[in-house]
Amino acid sequence: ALPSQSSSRAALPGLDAATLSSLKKLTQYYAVTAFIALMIGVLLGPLQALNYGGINVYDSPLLKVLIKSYYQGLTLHGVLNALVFTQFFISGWMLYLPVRDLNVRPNMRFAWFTYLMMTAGLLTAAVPLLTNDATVLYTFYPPLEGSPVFYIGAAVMVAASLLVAGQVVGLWLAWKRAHPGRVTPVVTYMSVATWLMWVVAALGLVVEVVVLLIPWSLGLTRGVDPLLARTLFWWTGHPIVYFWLLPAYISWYAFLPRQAGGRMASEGLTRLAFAMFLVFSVPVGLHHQYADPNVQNSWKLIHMFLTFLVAVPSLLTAFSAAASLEDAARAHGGRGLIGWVRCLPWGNASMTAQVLAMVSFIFGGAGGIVNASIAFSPVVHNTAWIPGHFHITVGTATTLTFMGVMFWLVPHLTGKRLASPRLALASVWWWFTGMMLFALGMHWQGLAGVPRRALVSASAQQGVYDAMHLGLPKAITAASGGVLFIAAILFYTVLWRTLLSRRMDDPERTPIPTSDAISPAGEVLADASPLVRRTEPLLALTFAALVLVILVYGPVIAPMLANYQFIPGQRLW
Ligand code: HAS
Ligand code: HEM
Ligand code: CU
Repeated sequence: ALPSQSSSRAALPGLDAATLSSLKKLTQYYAVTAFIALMIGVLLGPLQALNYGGINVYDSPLLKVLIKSYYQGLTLHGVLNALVFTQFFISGWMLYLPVRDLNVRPNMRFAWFTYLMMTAGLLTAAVPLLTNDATVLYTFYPPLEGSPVFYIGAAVMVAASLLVAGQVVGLWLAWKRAHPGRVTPVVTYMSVATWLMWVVAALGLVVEVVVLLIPWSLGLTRGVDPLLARTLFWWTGHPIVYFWLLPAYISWYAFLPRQAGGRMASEGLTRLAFAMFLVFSVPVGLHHQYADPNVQNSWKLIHMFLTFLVAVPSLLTAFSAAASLEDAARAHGGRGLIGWVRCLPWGNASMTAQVLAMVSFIFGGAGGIVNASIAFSPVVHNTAWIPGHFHITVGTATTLTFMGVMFWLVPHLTGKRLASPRLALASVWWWFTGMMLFALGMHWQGLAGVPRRALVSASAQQGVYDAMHLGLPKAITAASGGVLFIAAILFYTVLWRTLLSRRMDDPERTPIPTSDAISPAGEVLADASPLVRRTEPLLALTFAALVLVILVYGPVIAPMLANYQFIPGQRLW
């Protein structure tokens, strides 16, 4: 039996109509801001793809009016796509979902405040980016020194995301107090685990920016230690990729099965995957620093093994996602070992986007394992292989999933109907095809030694580049930029036409597509399986994560503090 729902429950007010409508508006603001950022960021991508196709457009006087250099464009591209788009979308998405799942009433003034704060941070950081005063790329490695305004804006943005994290965790804890002995519902579980992971993850970046970079760029310190800064950066920089991925996983686990006509495989397994991400996402950052001097090899090795460990919950996800798709397809007459794939609802753009995103991630994940292997890393590090890797992870697994989510989320939030579902469907196939071609071209060039972050098409470098006989991969890369440009036009046509259309339906006619589970977790903790009971204490798991991070980063960072180097800033642009 369920613990009674009596007296103490009254203390926790549910969602009323006014709050819900304000919350929907807020979620829409977060999502639309995110997709505006992506639109600008994505316009620059094809120009970069042309560069890797051997065509240099950066000398054109027309382009010079907008951006001064390849690197200003690349900085905007990386920051807007990877940092701004993701963070805004995720903050809205992972506030909305747990609030609806728990049916609790959030403090909407606070929620709107975090949105405004994040936007203020974005606008602040945008100024030096646009005036070419912070052309430091999205990793802002010192001693490259950008305007302090950039670092301050970025810090405000990250701080705002931590406030959203705090609000969601706070709502969950209030729900726990009001419902003692109950199992946290799975969508909330996934959201809270992701937010808690992000809190542990963000510590590195916060210290780097607040303690090192801001005082240094303001001229208050005589230099900054690049190695320490990079180490703190990657403390956050690796787990940030799971902060981009897990919100997509939430959709793959909880919503995609219903959209495909089936059920989630197992709530217990889903919780295990997220608990593992919470504990193992952070202590792996050195896999970005295998080439850095003055870090002991034994620690690099330990981070490598932990990286392989954090791939396990993604493998669990692959199993689980495939199982739920198969469940759906067989329920609709699917037959055969592989033949069932045809019985998925391929006419549905939202489902198709997400399944294609998953397919891209099979290759993205496999490439990640290569990157993480110390023996392979010297072959691929700092080559075009790496952008190849992350455009089929964040650029597709995440981005294409969020695009697919928008196809139901916008109608759900606004009551407007998706404009032109057929165009929507076309856009996701174009995006998938473009990114797979891009990944092919870039991985190939990378194996041949073509560097990343280089204006390889500039005449001075063209000779070396040509000597490599890379005509085919160059052509593929250039063409992929064109395919992706078309994909973007199709997608944004659908998005803007939908948003600008008149309201047609009651928004609840497009409900959140929450799936049932083949193997649910149950509602009462005491009756639940050991797996469900042991994954429930998320705060204790967060503490374990913190301890593990200190264990594997303490001995790496301590000698850097002891030998702190004051390196003056450089402006290379
Ligand atoms: Fe990575 C570099 C290792 C995942 C993003 N990564 C990057 C950078 C970015 C990035 C942005 O170890 C560049 C940073 C920079 O600018 O320098 N990455 C990994 C590993 C994983 C991984 C081991 N990366 C991601 C994700 C990202 C992302 C996720 C964004 C969202 N990455 C590295 C390393 C580097 C790196 C090194 C540094 C390289 C260097 O030298 O600089 C793992 O998490 C991957 C695990 C994933 C899997 C795949 C599971 C598959 C699933 C899909 C199943 C599909 C189904 C479909 C079921 C094991 C879940 C069925 C379909 C039907 C039709 C039925
Ligand atoms: C870098 C193309 C969309 C995130 C690059 C590079 C190319 C490129 C060629 C490598 C530049 C270099 O290393 O010199 C494209 C194209 C896109 C696209 C054609 C689609 C129209 C995206 C999306 C995301 C993204 C959707 C993420 C959501 C990044 C990041 C970098 C990058 C983080 C690294 C910037 C750096 O090294 O500082 N892109 N991209 N891109 N892209 Fe994209
Ligand atoms: Cu990483």
